[in-house]
Amino acid sequence: MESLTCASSHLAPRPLQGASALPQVKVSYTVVQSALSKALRGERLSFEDGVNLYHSPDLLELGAVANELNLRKNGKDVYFNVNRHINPTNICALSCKFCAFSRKPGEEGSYAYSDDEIAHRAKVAADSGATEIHMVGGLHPRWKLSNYTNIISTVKAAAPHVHVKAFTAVELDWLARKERKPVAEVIAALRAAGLGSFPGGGAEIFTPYVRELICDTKLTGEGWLDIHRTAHKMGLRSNCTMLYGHIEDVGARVDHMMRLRGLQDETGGFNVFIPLAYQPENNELGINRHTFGVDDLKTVAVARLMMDNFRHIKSYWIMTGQRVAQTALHYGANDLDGTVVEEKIANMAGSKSGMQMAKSNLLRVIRDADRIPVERSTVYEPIRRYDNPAEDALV
Ligand code: V47
Ligand code: SF4
Repeated sequence: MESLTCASSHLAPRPLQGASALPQVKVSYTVVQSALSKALRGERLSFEDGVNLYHSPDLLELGAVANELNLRKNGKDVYFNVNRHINPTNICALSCKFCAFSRKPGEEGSYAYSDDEIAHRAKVAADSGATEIHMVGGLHPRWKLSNYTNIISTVKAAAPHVHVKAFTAVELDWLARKERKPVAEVIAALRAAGLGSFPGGGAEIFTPYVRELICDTKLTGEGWLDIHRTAHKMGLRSNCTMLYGHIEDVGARVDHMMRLRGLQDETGGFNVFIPLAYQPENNELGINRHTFGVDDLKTVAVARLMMDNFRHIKSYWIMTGQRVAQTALHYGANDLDGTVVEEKIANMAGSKSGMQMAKSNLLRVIRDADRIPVERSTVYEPIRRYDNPAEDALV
């Protein structure tokens, strides 16, 4: 195959202009082959390997290697959880260009839930078997740390046994700056109120030349990593994400994965990596296309190969739809996320996946992919392994 030099990619909808801060990479089929062999031997892949894998002309071959690596780590088990999203407010001081969820104070459609509205949602979730409340929201200009600890206490009072996975590094940074307190103090206060772990939002793309174009007022990539480092050092676990399919090039994606891999080497505190496919509607970015299946599957597969110190890669059905999410279980993913129930962030940005999935359907999606469904806790402890298909009908 012909070699070419690239900083950007045919996969990027709109290649970035100007000098890239990332190294130029020579794309060649020989490098693709050597990267696949290295991965199968358990050797760590380089930036050049990752970019080349994205340019692999053979999706099935890439998927087969990612599948093999996943089967070595997880066998045929595929995780899901019974959870519920609650977004306490969409009022936000920032204006990230990809965001369709946020509203300014007083703007039509803006909201902030009362304690009762939060408690009601948490109680309904717990009564229907949820083990996790996932909670993230906008950066409300008037909310203080006490509002956040109160939200967690409210959830815990209504649903004492659920794990509260709440607030992104962006929200933690905002609170720490508002309160003029170190992030560690903010984390300690949230933990004392009942917080169990952190979700992976706000990571977007770390690479500065992309981040500046899509969310220039947000916490930097290094800042995001620092906050997760602090949380891990305090003994809390967290998730991590990558928002792809907008203006970024594949170099930025691989760079992002490598920065997460670096922190995982240092702390081992990440539960899972979650690629988030960009949803294009009702925002200011002006990239009016959804990602396609090939890019979604490549992203999962490249992540499985590059992020060798992660056990779990999530195929988040809300962003890609059930069909691609299921197929990704053969491209390196071993987790489907959960029942979700009330998803606003992707739905307001044009996701066609709906807001919730019944547990019985999650079982079917996993089973039909010839995998074994395992209900998990937020931190990936198995709750129940559904190894007898005859029992699915009883769920
Ligand atoms: O940080 C915002 C993303 C994230 C759009 O940790 C968008 O288990 C696509 O992080 N198109 C929040 N994505 C959601 C999130 C998450 C979701 C599910 C599970 C977990 C977990 C974390 O949503 C934001 C941003 O990256 N987002 N707008 C959009 N238009
Ligand atoms: Fe605010 Fe988060 Fe939306 Fe950015 S992505 S505008 S921080 S709600």
